[in-house]
Amino acid sequence: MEEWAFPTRYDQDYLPDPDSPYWFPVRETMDPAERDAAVLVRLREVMEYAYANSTFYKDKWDGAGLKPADITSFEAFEQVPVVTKAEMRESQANHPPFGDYTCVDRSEIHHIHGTSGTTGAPTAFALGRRDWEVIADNQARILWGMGVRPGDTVFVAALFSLYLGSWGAMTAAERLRCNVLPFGAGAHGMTARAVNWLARIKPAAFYATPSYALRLAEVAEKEKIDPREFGLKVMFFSGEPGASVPSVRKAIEDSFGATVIDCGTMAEMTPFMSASATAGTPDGMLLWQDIVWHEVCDPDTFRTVPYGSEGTPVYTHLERTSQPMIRLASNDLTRWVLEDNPCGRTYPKLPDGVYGRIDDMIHIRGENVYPTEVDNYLRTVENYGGEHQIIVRRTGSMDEMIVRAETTLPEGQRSDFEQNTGSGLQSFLGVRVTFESVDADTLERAEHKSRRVVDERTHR
Ligand code: 8LE
Repeated sequence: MEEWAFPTRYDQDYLPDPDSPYWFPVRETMDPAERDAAVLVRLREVMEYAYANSTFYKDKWDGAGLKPADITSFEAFEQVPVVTKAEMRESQANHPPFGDYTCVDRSEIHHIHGTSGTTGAPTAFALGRRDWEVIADNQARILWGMGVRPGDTVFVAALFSLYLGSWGAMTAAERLRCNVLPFGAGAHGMTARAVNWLARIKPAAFYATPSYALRLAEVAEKEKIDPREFGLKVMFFSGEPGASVPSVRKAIEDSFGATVIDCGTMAEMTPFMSASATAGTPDGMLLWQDIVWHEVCDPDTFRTVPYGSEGTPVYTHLERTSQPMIRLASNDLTRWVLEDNPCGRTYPKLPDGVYGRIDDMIHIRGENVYPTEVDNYLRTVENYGGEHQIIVRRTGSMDEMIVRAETTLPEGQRSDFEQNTGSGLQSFLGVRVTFESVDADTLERAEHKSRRVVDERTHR
């Protein structure tokens, strides 16, 4: 296996053979059982390292009665208790500012990022200098898999602040010897400026959230510029479901005429692109198991579910030394499979991407609805105005779901639209829905991740 060692240090001058679709042909195409055997040894090494360098892991595993040396099988590894975000917050509150799961000295920290949520205490992410280099290398390798090449221009249209997505894309593109346009997002009037820069620079690759790409397409239309003129080859997305939601994906492909690639795990898990599609396998996300160990688990027992089944991703770093996450519970939902991938990589795959967070699932009268299903349906409807809201309300003892969608039709000509879309949505979702329409361009567009659900229930 190429450059397989812990702690990891990659050759910073390495670039693959220009004709190779793979950065590391052996690691990417090897027999999965052989790879898993190497990963198992690595899991033990990472655990030994974390046990020796952090009181968080030492106390957690001592409390569970296990030692890193016990991890001689994946069955044993699945007994390692998961790490929750609540525990990380608590650790940072008790051991400010980075928590006692941080395994390096403060002088080794190269970047500090964090959660950008406006509610609850933020969590800080401390990324070591060596880790930053390894992250860049890991993600350059994944960008190579997406078909991005040295010399390509990569346009990064995501917030440059606490959010790791933009910085991770940038550092990866730099390592790949691309030219990076760290455009950012979120400032007033910036989307119209992005349209003009895209039209002028004509980058090969583009990174954002899926919501923001659709927003950009709307603004381009207003500016009378066809996004196909940007000449984009690859658009890669993380941050929220979308790139694997069929009608959202199609809307982006149709608007921009580029290959759409879904990627992304969690900021804590940076190199977060370790789940990513490739140029040769553009649908779903492959799990690059030699970078981060991805498990899809039963959300109650945190044991892996068989391939073909649904569960929640649990992630383990294989190369991080600063804040290694060992069995971090994501609280997301997905389904995984292991089958032949057209690109030749022998990784397992999430064929439908990550559908959403367990907490965001809407429970209506015994049925579960993902907000992304509403999005998926509405984007297929003619005269849909491009944005919607989902309001969940409790009337008496019943939960009610109201979908408020924009339409391009003028008032007075909407009754067929409302009736057909309402009943179509209801049969698509299998739950009762109250459907309302509003004027196009009246609901707020996301500059980052969409928040379309308004939950008016006081308790769930
Ligand atoms: C479906 C991965 C990154 C840096 O882009 C990000 O958004 O990290 P963050 O802010 O820690 O949020 C992680 C959560 O965003 C995940 O738990 C998941 O709910 C969602 N998410 C990220 N990427 C995707 C995603 N959901 N598909 C994705 N590709």
